[in-house]
Amino acid sequence: MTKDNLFGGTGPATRAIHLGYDPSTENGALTPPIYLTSTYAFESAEDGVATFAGERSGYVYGRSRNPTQALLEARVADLEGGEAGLALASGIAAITATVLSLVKAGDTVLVDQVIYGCSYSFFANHITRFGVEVIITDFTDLEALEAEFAKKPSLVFFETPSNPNMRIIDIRGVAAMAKAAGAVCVVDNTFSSPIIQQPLALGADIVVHSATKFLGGHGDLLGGIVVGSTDLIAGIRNAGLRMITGATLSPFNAFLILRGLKTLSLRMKAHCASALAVATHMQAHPSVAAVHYPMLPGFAHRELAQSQMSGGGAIVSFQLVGGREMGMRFINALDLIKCAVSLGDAETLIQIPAGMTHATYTCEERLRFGIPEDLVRLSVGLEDIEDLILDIDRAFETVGSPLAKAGSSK
Ligand code: 7XF
Repeated sequence: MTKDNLFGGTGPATRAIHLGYDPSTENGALTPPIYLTSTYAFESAEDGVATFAGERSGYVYGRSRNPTQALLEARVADLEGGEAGLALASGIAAITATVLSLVKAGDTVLVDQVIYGCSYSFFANHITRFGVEVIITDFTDLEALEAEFAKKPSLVFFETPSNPNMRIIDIRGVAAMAKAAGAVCVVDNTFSSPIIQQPLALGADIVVHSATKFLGGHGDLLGGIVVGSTDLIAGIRNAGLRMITGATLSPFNAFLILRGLKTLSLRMKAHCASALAVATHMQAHPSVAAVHYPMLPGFAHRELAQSQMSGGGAIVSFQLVGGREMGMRFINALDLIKCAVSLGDAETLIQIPAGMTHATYTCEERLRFGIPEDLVRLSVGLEDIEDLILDIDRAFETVGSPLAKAGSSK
């Protein structure tokens, strides 16, 4: 038996299925068991004291470590090309535990202006209450960003593609600046998953995920993962998870995410193919004013996307002729595609960010930061592409083309 149980296998699909688990150590159980335990019995009082002191390896209490979580952490860390991983109860738990472990009062943090709404609110409205200065700026403008590094930030945070408008941030460029300034570079890789993009290889220090999305993949759980160096992850586990948030992932959810990982590579390929097909179809439709998808010909950041992503992912954002009202009518006219927040599920989901996922921004902030009020965000799922196109075309027919009514064409 090889130590990693891979027998030389190097591909991400193989690794996500086999890494770190040897059935012979678990009564031959092919599927890793769920350790539903809150505490662990020590062999003796001395053994317990030594384990607590870190002089012996072993589990002590379920808030900080659990064997089912440990396998999940090892597999996601491996897929991201990092030394260690840490599982938490949600994506927001992963982000807050990371940041609260690494910054202190008096520090400055640089944050990109377009990120998931609750992540934005954490940085803009909450961590600022503890004496941390947060500078929110446009990370697509590397020259302007460089000037902000004069303020000596201790941490930088961004997503790419950015939720919800799909801007692409140059990971290599930002990570190099962060490194030169001695700042920890944190990238939220939720939209891409490690199958499409690996920020650590491009110079980032830490990757965070909402495992609720592609890693879990089935819309049936909440979870979060942080990946980075052994030292950084140990610090976040000890402070951010154990002492500050206590936001432990349930072992049952760790099991479900492990199950999701087995099909991650397959699912991402299908998501990418269908999303590109939907984006292409939308772009050609006379009722569509703009489509935002990384691999779509004509997309402003396509070249940068191609340089750091191996596919465009599942998320397609668009604006309709007729604005927000038309967007709402279009959503209401869909049958198969469900109106819901979240993303990365088997089901195709659609929502209006300005009124839902990004309602935490003020209207003025959305305007200033480039999150259009009429933007519609689609998470393309795993249904047959013909059925998705049929649902979309039927919805367009139901709402009618404002251009047709106005007697003009695109
Ligand atoms: O705490 P969660 O597991 O919901 O993850 C938070 C989170 C972190 N990073 C990114 C890029 C995310 O998109 C999310 C959650 N986003 C959902 C969405 O945009 O639909 C949340 C629904 S309100």
